[in-house]
Parts: sequence; C-alpha cells; structure tokens
Amino acid sequence: MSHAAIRAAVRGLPIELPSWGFANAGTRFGAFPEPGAARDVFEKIEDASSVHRLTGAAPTVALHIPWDLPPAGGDWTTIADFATEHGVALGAINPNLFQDQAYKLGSVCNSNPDVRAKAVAHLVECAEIAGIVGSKQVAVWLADGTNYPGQDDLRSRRHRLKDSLAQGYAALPAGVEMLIEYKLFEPAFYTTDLSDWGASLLVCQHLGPNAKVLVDTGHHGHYTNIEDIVATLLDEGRLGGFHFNDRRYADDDLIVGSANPFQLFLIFHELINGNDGQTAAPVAYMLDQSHVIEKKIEAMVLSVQNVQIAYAKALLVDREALRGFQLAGDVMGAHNVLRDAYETDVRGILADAREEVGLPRDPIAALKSDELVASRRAWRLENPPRASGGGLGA
Ligand code: PSV
Ligand code: MN
Repeated sequence: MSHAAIRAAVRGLPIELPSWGFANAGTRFGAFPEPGAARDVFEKIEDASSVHRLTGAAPTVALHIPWDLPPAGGDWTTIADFATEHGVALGAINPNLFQDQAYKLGSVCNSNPDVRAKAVAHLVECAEIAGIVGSKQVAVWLADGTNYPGQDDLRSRRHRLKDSLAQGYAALPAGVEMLIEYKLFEPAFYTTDLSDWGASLLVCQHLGPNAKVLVDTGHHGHYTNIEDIVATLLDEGRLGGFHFNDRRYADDDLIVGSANPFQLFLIFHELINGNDGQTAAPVAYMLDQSHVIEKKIEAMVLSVQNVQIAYAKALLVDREALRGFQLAGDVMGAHNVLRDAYETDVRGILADAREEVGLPRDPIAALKSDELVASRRAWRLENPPRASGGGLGA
C-alpha cells in the first residue's frame, strides 16, 4: 500500500477516549493525584479535546454514568453542547453497575428482584442518555459474579442476565448498539457472569442484531490469542469494538501498546483482513485506561499514537504475497511477510500524515509546551469543579 493511502487510512480511524482516564485514579493501595487533573465531566471533555486538537484522531469521548453527570440545573444537552464547543462529540455511554452498595452481590444477575429492577432502570436511563446526546453505543460491563462455590445458582444467574439485558436492549433508541464487554475475573473470583467472548456472544445472539461484543484487550487469561477472537467475531458480524489498553498480569489498564505492541499489530491485521483488505473494519475503537502514575493527557496521546503505529504497520502487510505463501504452504514465507511489515518504522509516515493536515508532527512535544492545557491546569488549582464527578479507585 502506498504511503499516501496509509496516511489517509490512519487519519480515517477515529479513536474514542474514556472520560474516566482523565480523572485521578488509584489502586487499592493508594492514589497519587496529579495536580490539575480533570475533576468533572467538563474538565474531562476539555482534556479529551486537547488530545484531539493535538492528534486529530480522537473526535469522541465516552462517558461513564454516574461518574459523569451534568451540573445541578443543567442537563445532558448542556454536556453535549459543551463537547461540540470544544470540537468533540460524546461517544459510548457506559452504565455503572458495580459501585452502588446495592450491587454487592451483583446487578442484573442479583437474586434480589429489586436490585435487578434498579440495574435495569439504570440501563434504560443510559439508553435514554445515548439518545439525547447522539451517542451510537451503550457499552455494558458487568462486575457480576460469585466468589465462592455454592454462593448462587449459576444457571439462575444466567437466566436473570438474559432477562435483564433484554429489558435494557428494548430501550435502545434506533441506531444505538448495545456493546457487551466480558472479563475473565475481577471483582468476582470464582465465577464471572460474562467471563469470555463466547458468553458475551451468546447473550448478544439472544438479544438481537444490535447487540455486539466489546473486546477489552486487558480482560483475558495470559497468552489468550486475542487476534483469533477478533477474526471470529468479525466473521460472525458481532464485533462491536474495543477497549484498548495494555497489560502484563491482569486488567492493568496500561498505555496501549506499551507491553505487547506485536499483539496490537496482529489485531489490526485481522481487522483489515476481515474488512476490505484496505482499511480496518468500521467498529468502535475506544481506549480504556486508568492512570495511576502516568501524566493523564500525555498517556492518552501516546496511546493514540501507538494505535496508529499498529494500524499503519498492519496496512503495510503485502496481502497478495501473504496469500501466495499461505496457499503454497510456505510457513516461513508467510510469517516473514508479517514480520517485514511489523519491523518497518512508520513514525515518519505518521508524522507526515499529521503535518499534511496542519497537526504537529510530534504531538507529545507539542503538548509539553501547550499553553491552553497549562492554563486549564492552573485554573483548576484555583477554582472548584463545575459538576460532581468521579473515576476509578481515586
Ligand atoms: C472494567 O474493568 C472496565 O474495563 C469496564 O470497561 C469499565 O467500564 C471500565 O473498566 C472502567 O472501570
Ligand atoms: Mn473496559
């Protein structure tokens, strides 16, 4: 593929940012707040808009409810308008079905019908918000599961799961998809009600065509072949999108491509292969990271760049040669086609792609001297937040 075609394809890949990745976060051992980090939905949108202004690649920001709420006297239109004024739009709406005290033993799978009703009402509320702000997805992740054998009846939980999600699905406005995320474990340690892609796929098939699987790259067992999962889901028409992050041990939520960039490249190879061979499949490309020691905006910019690097390298794969080696049974010939593309340094192509449309060649260097980002930080240190807000473990 020509460099011009690669530049155009990379510029055409929208990468969605998670609002919660701009807020202070911690682990259960402690938190180390970043001075001037975003405290409410307005500030998270401001920071997401900075990433978009510097990279041109992140036009939407996902919200997490109720970590993100309009201020007293405002409504969701206020937030959507604020995003538009800042040059971005609102992306996936993420229901929070894990933090409320009522969800101690689960949300949509809870044996208590009142708790399930509360969880379903929240799903319906999120579907309504998606309709108001023009979002295309409600992205559901459940913390539901059990810690001990015998704690609950597993088949009953599954029936409750399908029944509750069907009620949320029925509330989706036209054109909005329900993305269903899975996770091997955490916070539950014995069973998780949606623990892998197969469990999510079965639920999606039960719900209907607008339900699709969301692959969070940090949610698998060690050495799981994620690109193979991607190929399968894409082939079934049920790949809804990604939560990109990187990990070494569990759901580490690290900067994308920092631990295993080869895996990210192979995922993009499948996304192009399963599409038209020229561009990655039009699914939702979202980041889901949580920053404990990193500078938050810089970490997001780096993740965006790492996604683009993986994509550009995958676009370089000589698919015709690859097919030839595959059909000839030439194992090493085929493997080397992928290696050749992966070993190519594409940073210059990406810098050109940015410069061509008036963006900085090096967004991180530009961030470091960005006056708007600095002035927002300074303002936050002197002023209270404009709305209530929250994030992960802060
Ligand atoms: C859960 O670990 C998860 O990946 C889900 O996507 C949540 O919505 C997100 O992280 C934030 O906690
Ligand atoms: Mn996720």
